[in-house]
Amino acid sequence: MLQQVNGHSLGTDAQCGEPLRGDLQDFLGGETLLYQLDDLTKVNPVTLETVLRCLQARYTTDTFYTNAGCTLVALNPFKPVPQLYSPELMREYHTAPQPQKLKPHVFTVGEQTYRNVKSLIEPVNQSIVVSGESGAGKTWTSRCLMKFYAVVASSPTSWESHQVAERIEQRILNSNPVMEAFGNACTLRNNNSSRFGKFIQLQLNRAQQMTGAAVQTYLLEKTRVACQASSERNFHIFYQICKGASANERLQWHLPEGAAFSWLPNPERTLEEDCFEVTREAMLHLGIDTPTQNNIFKVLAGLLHLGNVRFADSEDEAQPCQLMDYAKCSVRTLASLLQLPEDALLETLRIRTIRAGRQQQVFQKPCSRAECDTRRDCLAKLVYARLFDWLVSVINSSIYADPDSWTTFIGLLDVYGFESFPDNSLEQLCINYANEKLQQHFVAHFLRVQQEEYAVEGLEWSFVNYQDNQSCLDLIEGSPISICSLLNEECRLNRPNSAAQLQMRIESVLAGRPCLGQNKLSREPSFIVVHYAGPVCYHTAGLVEKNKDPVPPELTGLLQQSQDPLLKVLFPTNPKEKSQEEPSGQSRAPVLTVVSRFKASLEQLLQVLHDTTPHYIRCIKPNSQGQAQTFVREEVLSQLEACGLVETIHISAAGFPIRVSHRNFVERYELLRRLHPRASPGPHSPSPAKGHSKGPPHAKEVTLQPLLRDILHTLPALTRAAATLGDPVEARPAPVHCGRT
Ligand code: AD9
Ligand code: MG
Repeated sequence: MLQQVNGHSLGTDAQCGEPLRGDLQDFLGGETLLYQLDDLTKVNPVTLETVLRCLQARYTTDTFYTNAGCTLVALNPFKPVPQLYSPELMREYHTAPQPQKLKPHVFTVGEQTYRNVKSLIEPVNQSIVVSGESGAGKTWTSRCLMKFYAVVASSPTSWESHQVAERIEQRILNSNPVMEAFGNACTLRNNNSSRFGKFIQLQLNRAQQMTGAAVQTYLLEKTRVACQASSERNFHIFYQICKGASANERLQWHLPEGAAFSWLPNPERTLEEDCFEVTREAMLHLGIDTPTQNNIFKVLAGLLHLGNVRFADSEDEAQPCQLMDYAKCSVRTLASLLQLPEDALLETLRIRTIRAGRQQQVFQKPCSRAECDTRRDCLAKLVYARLFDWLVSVINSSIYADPDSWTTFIGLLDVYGFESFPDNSLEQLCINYANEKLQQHFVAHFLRVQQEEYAVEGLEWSFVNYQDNQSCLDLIEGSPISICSLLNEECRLNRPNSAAQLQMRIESVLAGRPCLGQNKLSREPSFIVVHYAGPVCYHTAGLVEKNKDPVPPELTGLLQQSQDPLLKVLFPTNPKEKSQEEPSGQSRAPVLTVVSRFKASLEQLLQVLHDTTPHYIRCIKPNSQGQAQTFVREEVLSQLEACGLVETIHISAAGFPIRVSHRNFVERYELLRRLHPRASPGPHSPSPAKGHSKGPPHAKEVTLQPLLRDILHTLPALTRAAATLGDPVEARPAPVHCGRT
C-alpha cells in the first residue's frame, strides 16, 4: 500500500520491512523512506524495533532530530554540524508561521515554548526538560537553546549592536563556559561531563525580550577535586590554568612547566574544553575583573599543591604524623598561595580538636595518617565548593534582572545524566536519583495524568501501559524506610563500623523490594538498584562518611585566618549563613546530610517544574565511544526502553495533543462566538467534551480536541484564527505502515 505523508511518497510494506540487521549501508538501501518520517507517531506499528529502525535510518542520513509526539528525540551527531545551528536557521524557525511544520529541530521546541509564553496554554511559564544519559547531549542542547533565545528574544537594537558583549543575552551565554570550566570534567562516559545540575530561568518582559536570567545549581560533585578515577580528570579549570598560564603567571602561581600534581591526572590528554582564554574572556564579560580572576587561579594552584601533601605514619600515637620530605615544599607553597600561616596549616591538617563534657573542654589529639589525608581532602573540597557557589552568585548578580523588568520565564533544565561506572558511590546515587525524579515527573505529567484525565472525561481510550518508576523511588527515598533513610540513620548513630551496618540493614530491612538486588560477583559490600535506565551496583564503603560530609570546624577556622582577599570573602569571620560544620558538642543541632539536602533541593525544583508547562527533549547517545556515524542498535535500544519512548509515542499518537483550560479557550476564541454563537460555549457553560466533568469548568483542564473538531467543521474561521495565533489545531496525518517487526 502506498501512502502519502507531507508530500513524500512512501514505500510498500515490504520495502519498509527489510532488513532488520546488517551493514549500515545495506540497511539504508532497504530503508530509503523511513528516514523521511519526521514524527515517530507516524510509524506503524509503533514498536521498539520500528522506532529504532526509523531513528537509525535518519541518523544514517544525518537527520538528528525526530518528533515523538510531545517529545523531541535528539540523536547526538558526535561531529560538528554548524549548518544545523546557524543564526539564519534560528530566524527561519522563529519567523515561520507554523514552526512545527518545519523539520524537527531543537529550535522548534525553543520557538513553540517561546510562543506558548504568550499563548493560551497554561501555566504561562514554560520549562524545557532535557534528559538522557551521560554524554547524550543535554548540555549541548541547552546551550543551543540559550543561543536560540539570545537571538530571538534579544531586544531589537542588539541585532545591529556592535557592543554585544555588554548585552544581557551575551552575558547569559558567557555563564556557560565559566560554569562548565569549574563544574565539568572528563569522565569515562563524556569528555565534558556536567558534575552539577543546572536550572536556568530565562526571564522575559511583556515584549518577550530577555531581560535577565537566574541560575540554580544542584549538588556539585566536589569530591572530584581531591579524588579522580584513574581514567578520568579533575575539573577542566585546573588543566586550563596549567596549560594556558603565561610564563609570568606560572611564576606567580608556582606552576612550573611539566610539574606533576597528584590531583591533575591525565594532563597529556588535550580536550577542546581546555581553552583558558575562553574562560577568562567570559569571566571578564560577567564582571569578574583580571585581578579577581588571578586571585581565583592562584587559590586553585594552591589546591593543586595541597594535593601533593603527603604524611608518613606516626610511630608514636601521641605525636602528629610527619610530613614526607618531598611534601615540605608543597606545604610552603600552599601556605604562600593561600596566604595562610604555615604552622597553623600543618597543625590543622594533623591535629584534631575535640570538645567534650558539659564544660565543653578542649582536647587535642594527633590524627592518624588516614585522618590527615581526609582532612587534606576536606580542605580542598571546602574551598572548591565555596568558590563554585560564590561564582554562581557572581554570575547571578551579573545576569539577574530587576523583578519588575520581567513577567514570565522559560526554564532550561540540564542535570547530570544517568551514570553507571565500575565503582559507584554517593555521587552516582544522587545523580541517578535525580534522573529517577525527572523520569517520574515525565511519567506523571504525560503518561499517567493524561490518561487518567481521558478516563475522567469519559473519552474513548484504551489504556497504554507504561513503566512506572515509583517502586525504585520508594526504594531510594520512600518513607518510612528506604536507602536514604537508612543512610541518614547510620550518620546519626555515628557507629564505628557504619559501612557494614548499612550493608546489613539494606540487606535485611529492604529485602524483597522489587528494585533492590545483590551483586554476588562483587567482592566489596554492595547493593544493586534497578533504575529505570538500568541496574547500578553501589559500593557501600564510604557512603555514610560522604553523606555526613563533615567539615572539621578547625578547617573553617584556619581559612578564616587567611590574608588572601578571595578567601576572606569565601570564609568571612562572621558568617551569616550556617556552615555545614561537624558538630563537636552535644548541644549542637544535627546537621543535614547530603542526601537530605539534595532531596529538598530536588523537591523545590520539581515544584517549579510543576508550576510551568513542561516540554521534553530526549537526548540519545548513538554509541558509547563518542564516534560520528556509528549507531549501535543495542545501546540505543536500551535508552529507548529506559525512557519509555514507545509508550510516549502510543499515547501521543492516539491521544489529544491540545490541552487547554475551558476558560482560556473561551477567552482566546471569544471573537468567534459572535460569528457563530451556536458552536461556541459560553464562559460558564459546562465542557462540551464527552462525559461529565467534576468541579467548576473554569478550574478544570479539559481536552478540547473533540470540541475543536466540532467547531472546525462548522467554523473554518477558527482554523484561520488559530493559525494566526500560532496554535496547533490540525488533525494528525495518518500513520505510515512500516512493515514487519
Ligand atoms: V553529562 O550527563 O553532562 O555527562 P550530556 O550533557 O548529556 O552529558 P553533552 O551535552 O556534554 O552530554 O554532549 C557530549 C558531547 O557530545 C559534546 O561534548 C559534543 O562533543 C557532542 N555533542 C552533543 N550534542 C551535539 C550536537 N548537537 N552536535 C555536535 C554534539 N556534537
Ligand atoms: Mg552535561
